[in-house]
Amino acid sequence: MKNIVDTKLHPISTSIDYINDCKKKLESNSILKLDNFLLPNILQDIQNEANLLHTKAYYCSQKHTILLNKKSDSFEVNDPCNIELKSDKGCVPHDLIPKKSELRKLYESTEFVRFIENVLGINKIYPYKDTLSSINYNYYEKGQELGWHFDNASFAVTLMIQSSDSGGVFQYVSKGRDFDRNIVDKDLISSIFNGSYPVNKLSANPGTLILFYGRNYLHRVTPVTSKKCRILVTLNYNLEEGVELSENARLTFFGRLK
Ligand SMILES: O=C(O)CCC(=O)C(=O)O
Ligand SMILES: [Fe+2]
Repeated sequence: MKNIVDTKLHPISTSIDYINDCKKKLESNSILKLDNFLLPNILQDIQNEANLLHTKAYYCSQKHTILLNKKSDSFEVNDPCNIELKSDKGCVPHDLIPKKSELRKLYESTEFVRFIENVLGINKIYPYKDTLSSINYNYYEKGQELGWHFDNASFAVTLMIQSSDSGGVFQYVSKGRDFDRNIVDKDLISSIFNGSYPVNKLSANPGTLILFYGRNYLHRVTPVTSKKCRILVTLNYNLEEGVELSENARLTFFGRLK
């Protein structure tokens, strides 16, 4: 791990103060952004790998609501939970990532996993049981975007690999839903849709690691407007062992089940 992460800047396994500082930042800003997380040569290796794998990406376009459901007739007119949004991007699933990839070493590293667990205050996190969902390269080409949504997973860990020259901005609000209590703040969501609520935007450079609670915070990626695409890796973990991504989601995002 110390050959992958810049442990001088980010002593993720050796400094209790650093870990506590990350915890505090996540609590107070609801998002944790760690710039220059990777060593420069490792970032370069991963960028090369992302470019080599680019032609293998499976592209999908989907219509969905903020809760990632299909629009339905059973809602009142203008219910913000039933507004249809669009998401489209390309994805290279886990099984196409080379065995020697630095990303796999990071994802599987005990120290890195322990760091995520510590920051989240969770006992243990696990990889996906299926062969596709644990590490994903995501490619957002010109015109592609992720519509406003809440994730199904409780937390998200992402690594920025290449920023677009314009567009492709990650926007979020650090509230909107309380998953455990089954509450969605519809007034807030309506005001985000009509542009009267100021949303946060996060600028991430290549090599930035981000951790956030995507299940309770509304977020999106604005359309990429440059020829240069946006490339981002999601490092996907579960709170329980042996979890598979649903067949429906695998067919949607990867175009296959295994
Ligand atoms: O691309 C990003 O920055 C966010 C990705 C995301 O929100 C998701 O995959 O659910
Ligand atoms: Fe998301």
